[in-house]
Amino acid sequence: MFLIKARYIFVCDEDFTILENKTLCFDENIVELGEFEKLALKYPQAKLIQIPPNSLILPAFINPHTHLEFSANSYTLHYGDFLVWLKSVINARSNLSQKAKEKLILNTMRSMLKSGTATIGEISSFASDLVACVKSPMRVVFFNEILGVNENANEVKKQDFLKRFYSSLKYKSENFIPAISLHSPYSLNKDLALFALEIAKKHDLLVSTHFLESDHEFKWLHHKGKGFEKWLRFFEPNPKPKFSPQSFLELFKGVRTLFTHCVYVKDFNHFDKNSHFITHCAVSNRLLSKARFPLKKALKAGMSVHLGTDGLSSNNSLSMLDEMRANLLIHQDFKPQDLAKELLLMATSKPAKALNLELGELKAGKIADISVFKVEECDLKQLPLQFILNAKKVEKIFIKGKECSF
Ligand code: MCF
Ligand code: FE
Repeated sequence: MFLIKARYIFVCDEDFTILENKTLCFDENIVELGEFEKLALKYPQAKLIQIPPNSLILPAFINPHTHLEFSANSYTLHYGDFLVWLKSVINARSNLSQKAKEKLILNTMRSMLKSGTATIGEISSFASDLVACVKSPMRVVFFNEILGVNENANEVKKQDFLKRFYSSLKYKSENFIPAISLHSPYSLNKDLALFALEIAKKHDLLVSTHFLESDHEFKWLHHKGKGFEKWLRFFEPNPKPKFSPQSFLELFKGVRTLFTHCVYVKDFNHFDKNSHFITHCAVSNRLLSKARFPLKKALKAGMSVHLGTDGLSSNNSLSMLDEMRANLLIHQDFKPQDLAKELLLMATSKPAKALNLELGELKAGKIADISVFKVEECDLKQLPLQFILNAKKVEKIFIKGKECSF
């Protein structure tokens, strides 16, 4: 059992409580928060962890949307338009994934740990990220991806998916959670989508999908525009949209699903609020989507929205701190001090809820995934904002109460 005496604590509860000069007692789970003297007496066997005097502790970040297989990308993929990007992905995909060997992926994960992230949702396209994700000390929700539009190839696609899915299932543990990603409404036919959702329901697995990310996708699903058609002709002779946005959404009724992007969603009332969550990837959207996700509108409609970085395929950083800084700059319809608190919840308690994990809040009983950052003396009202603006690297990070070295 351990005690950490902190100058500041971000509890990350709904009210965004900030504690001053309090102590956190934890083992694998959080035991209690309170006065140091009281906790030291109550838990005499607990070891005091040494941290710098001006430290802030908070729940470790959760990044529910990464593509580690694309970690070798910088300068290669083309940005500015989704179809231009997609063409560059098709051209460079095998080269990039060959370069993203276990060592590179583990180094990328280490840099995420250093920036305060303990849990990721990894979208795995080829399973070349499996070994690294199993070996890493990070907690990984491993979303095995399925995609395919041409029905003639369904059997091959199913077999390939099942092979990857069952090998991931062998490694299932508290820290490695197999799950399923249905790539998107434009890249899947109904038979493959239903097949994957059936498996998700049978094994009670989390589901992730990319949804209404680009203007091209919006037009294609509404039977308008030829951009996607030209690209999809590469896979089948006479491509037609397989879903409308609504008919795609309906497939996920009652299934705990993370909908990534949602930039072009017009009406958030079509989502099932109890089981649907939105992953907002601001930097990726800036590079590929030509529009900004309407955060205020989604929140007003009662959606639970959290942050994700997406992969290095559409970002220059997998740090949630960098992602929060980008969010602070683009969502000008919020006061910066208010947005800072919201963003911290969108990197901790909100993604924990979406992934159904007992994480993301410093409260007795939650799993002890904790990060420690050095900060400066600061007006309490300014602290969340100042922290996001200045923090880069943790002093310490604990996963299930165990300190990680990097
Ligand atoms: O989230 C971004 C942009 N939207 C869609 N897909 C991807 C992203 N980053 C990587 N991808 C992957 C995706 O998983 O690129 C491929 C899929 O395997 C594109 S579809 C041929
Ligand atoms: Fe993605």
